[in-house]
Amino acid sequence: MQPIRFSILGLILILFVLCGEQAPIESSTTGLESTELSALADEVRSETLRSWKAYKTYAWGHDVLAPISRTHRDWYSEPLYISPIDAYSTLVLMGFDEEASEVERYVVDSLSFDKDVDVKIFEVNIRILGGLLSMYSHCKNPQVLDKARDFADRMLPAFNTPTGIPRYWVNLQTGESRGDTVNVAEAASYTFELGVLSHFTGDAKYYETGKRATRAVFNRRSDLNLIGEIIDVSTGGWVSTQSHICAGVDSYYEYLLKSWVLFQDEELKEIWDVSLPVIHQYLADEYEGQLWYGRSDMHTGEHVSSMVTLYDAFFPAMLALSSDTARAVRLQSTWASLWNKYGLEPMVYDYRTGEPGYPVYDLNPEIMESAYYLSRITGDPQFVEMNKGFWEDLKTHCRTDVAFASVENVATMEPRDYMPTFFFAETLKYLYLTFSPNLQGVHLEDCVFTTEAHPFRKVDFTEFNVLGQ
Ligand code: DMJ
Repeated sequence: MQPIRFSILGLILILFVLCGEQAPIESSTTGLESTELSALADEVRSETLRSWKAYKTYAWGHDVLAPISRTHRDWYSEPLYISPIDAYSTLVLMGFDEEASEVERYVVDSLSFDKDVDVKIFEVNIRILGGLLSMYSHCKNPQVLDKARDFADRMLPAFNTPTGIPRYWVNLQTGESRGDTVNVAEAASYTFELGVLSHFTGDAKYYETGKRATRAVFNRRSDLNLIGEIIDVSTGGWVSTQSHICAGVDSYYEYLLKSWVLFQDEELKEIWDVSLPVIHQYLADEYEGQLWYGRSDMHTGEHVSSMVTLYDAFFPAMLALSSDTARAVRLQSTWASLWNKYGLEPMVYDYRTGEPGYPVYDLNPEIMESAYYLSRITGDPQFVEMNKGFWEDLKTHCRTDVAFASVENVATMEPRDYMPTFFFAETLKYLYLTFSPNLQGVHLEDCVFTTEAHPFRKVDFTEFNVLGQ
């Protein structure tokens, strides 16, 4: 059966991919005494510093800390300094100014992107370009912006395809690209970072490039207004017609909404407004009293799979951001029940069989991100309590002698010798923000966060609407 073959293909690709001022919030609305809340924030902050010191001791200059063997890993044959670039905005937000300045100096003085390596364009866009732009928005060092622009210019050749959708890999030195088959997240999650770069440089070409890719996907929607999962960048034909919001698609939807919120681009809002109702109509699946979003064929709308991924827990945040608080609360409760079933979440899970499809937990942030959004938007103390519980579980199952580690299997809690870069960028940041309700200028009301949780202040983008439209 075709849909099942597509489902397996999609799953395999997912597994490859995985590896302004705010009104002060009274501590009573968080449900925790202010002393307990600030103790939690202090604890997250000191655990961040402990993990950062471990990175510096065992992995400085490299991409990722291996927290059990106490060494490092690089994504490619040469390091690109991904953890520190991704960590910078969290270090700043927590007040680790010396550590953040050290990263900035290293980026300016010692980091060159003129390397003969093929990089995954999606991953480096959200972590390196997003991280550098966020660094610039804070430090305003023009040399940092030069680095960001240099990096983006090395990415852009990948978008020279008949559809405008980028190839999977691009060589940072030669600009050669390869990989004609990409999932939708890899195809069209570029409007945010490329839009920010256009705004900072005054050069509209970056945003236009990101929007062209987004339009290319949307214009290939079915008669039902659903999009598929995997697309050929040369022909524009769908390789997998499975429609879902899971890993492999997620940030496409996320960037429609967030790019609208930051840039006020009506075209992206229109795409979001067409997309959201059919997500509810064809993907939402009530199962045993819980709300899930499954997988359906984009042409028939028929349900084909109940396999979900922990990335999907980004969606309550999106629903809350789009004012659908009731649905957001219900969906978050579904995800919290899955977390509580194991004490962490499996990467892939079948909600109809109740079995994990891939039992790894990689210190991922999405469920904590949504709890943070809901804590801000509803003021309901249950969401602060929720993140307190998740934090306790992380300490119990993932804390190591020097930092934190992923786990191979949520049923056995066997550790995995890896601390992903988004643990600094996202997981620790959303926990800290949840426990620090009175931080000025960095919360949801003031900022829009990229998919990698790099914050950009709305007030800095009020003139954006002249670009790329
Ligand atoms: C992050 O790298 C990004 O949020 C991405 O869009 C999907 N999720 C991972 C972390 O789980």
